Amino acid sequence: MHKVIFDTDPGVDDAMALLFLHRHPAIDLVGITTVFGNASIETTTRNALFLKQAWNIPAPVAKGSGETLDPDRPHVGWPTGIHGDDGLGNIGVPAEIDLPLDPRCAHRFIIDTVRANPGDVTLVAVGRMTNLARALRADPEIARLVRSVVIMGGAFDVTGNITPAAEANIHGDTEAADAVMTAPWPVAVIGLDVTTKTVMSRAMLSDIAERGGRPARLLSDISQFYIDFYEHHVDDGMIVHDSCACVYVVAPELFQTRGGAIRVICGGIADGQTLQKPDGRLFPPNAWDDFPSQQTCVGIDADAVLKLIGDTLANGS
Ligand SMILES: [Ca+2]
Repeated sequence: MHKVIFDTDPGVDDAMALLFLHRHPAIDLVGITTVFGNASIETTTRNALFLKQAWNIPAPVAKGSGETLDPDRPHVGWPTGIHGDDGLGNIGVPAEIDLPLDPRCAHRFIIDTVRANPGDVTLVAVGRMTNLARALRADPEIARLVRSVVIMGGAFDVTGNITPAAEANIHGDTEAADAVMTAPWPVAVIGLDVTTKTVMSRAMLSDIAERGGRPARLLSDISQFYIDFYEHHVDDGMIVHDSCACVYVVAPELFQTRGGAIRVICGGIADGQTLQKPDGRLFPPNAWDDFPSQQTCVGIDADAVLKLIGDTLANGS
């Protein structure tokens, strides 16, 4: 079993990833921590509570950060054209959800849970890396106590999606992302190199909605606005960015990876770019030296990943 804390900014593809984690038999979802990104922290936290309630997810929700690690970093507007004004495809999420939040803030929840389960917790982070960086800053020793960190973010051998250089989750808090990539915990980065190859067709989503009961129908309703956005980018359907990271936790054999230290460019026109120094390549002394080798995904068996997502979403209890 994998004990997972899901750090998320729901977000349409976040919603699919959450249902995947909830329904996969090898995952024990022990917490949901929220971060700003696809919408404000108030909206993403409300959405996490909405999905917890709708899908009867036992894991607690802890509210996270609404501000970048460097508070002077300029604010980038919310991507309402992709995720809707409510962050969940404009399905009409109630303004308030009558469920309690965990009393701790997200980074404290992460620290406490990791310390209570040394060596056991996998952090799956599919929004900005702010909460993870704050947890590291408050308690650097947790890096040695986490089982692994799996990130959706970055663009290594391909162009970005928010600038030619940068992917949105990394660009949204570059200093935080660099802190996470360079910490002494094992990180696997699932970036645009592989997620953009993983497109769920409308037909597949409607088949899941038919087989997966009411929770899957809600997921399908949430996803329609996002699919309309992707009409300009893919032939048919939606890129399932965040679910790819969740699949990596249970089926890493469906990905090809490359090892090497990873840095995030902070500032300038390439702000948010992720750059890896592949293991074994020799250079004069540079800013990648002495940082841990992390794994970047460079290949994916997209058909097998989509099948695993579809079967998991459809096979609810
Ligand atoms: Ca996300």
